[in-house]
Amino acid sequence: GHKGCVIWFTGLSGSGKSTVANTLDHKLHQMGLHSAVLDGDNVRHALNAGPGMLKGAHSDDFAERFGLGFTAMDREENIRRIGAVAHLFSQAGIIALTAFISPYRQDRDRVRRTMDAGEFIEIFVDTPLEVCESRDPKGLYKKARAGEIKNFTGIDDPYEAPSAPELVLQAAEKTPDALADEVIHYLKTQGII
Ligand code: GGZ
Repeated sequence: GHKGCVIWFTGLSGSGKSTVANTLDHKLHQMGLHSAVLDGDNVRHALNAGPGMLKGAHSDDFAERFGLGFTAMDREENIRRIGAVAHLFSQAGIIALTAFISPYRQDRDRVRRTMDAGEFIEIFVDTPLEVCESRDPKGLYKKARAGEIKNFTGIDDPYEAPSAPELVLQAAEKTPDALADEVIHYLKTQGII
């Protein structure tokens, strides 16, 4: 059997965090393990959504629609809440997979300190900015370069790489499948699964 834990993916927008987390989730399920993904789809658009969004309003202002925006203070609160939910999952015996930029080292370290030793596994999805920007699936980097989006991570807002992550994924030239296998290998060597 396995115990719960939090696998915390951090990296730039477009680095592949969500894709790897979802691929890993699928593989863990196939192994008969219980895992769950927390990402923008179920957190920023649901758990941390604001009343404007919930009433069906169609404002262009992200914070108005989704409750929490992208100021340093909003990101800190986003990460704090995600950490708290992930901790509950972990305590319930589930492998929680979180996929958020979580750009500030202090915010990630604060989440780490709420957990037991070995419970928080920080994984740096180390995809170079140039690669993320060339992918640009939602055209957000282009908008950020044009000044249409302010405080965009990697453009005019910082990304602080982890100083001592449990694992670094060189994600640019590998498939999500291979990257998920790297994480599984790590979890096995640690006796987590
Ligand atoms: C960064 C932004 C921003 C700004 C909107 N900066 O590619 P995406 O679209 O799906 O991933 C990004 C997502 C980041 O949300 P997180 O909750 O992961 O961020 S944090 O951990 O910092 O709280 C991007 C979109 O939201 N997005 N504006 N200014 N990403």
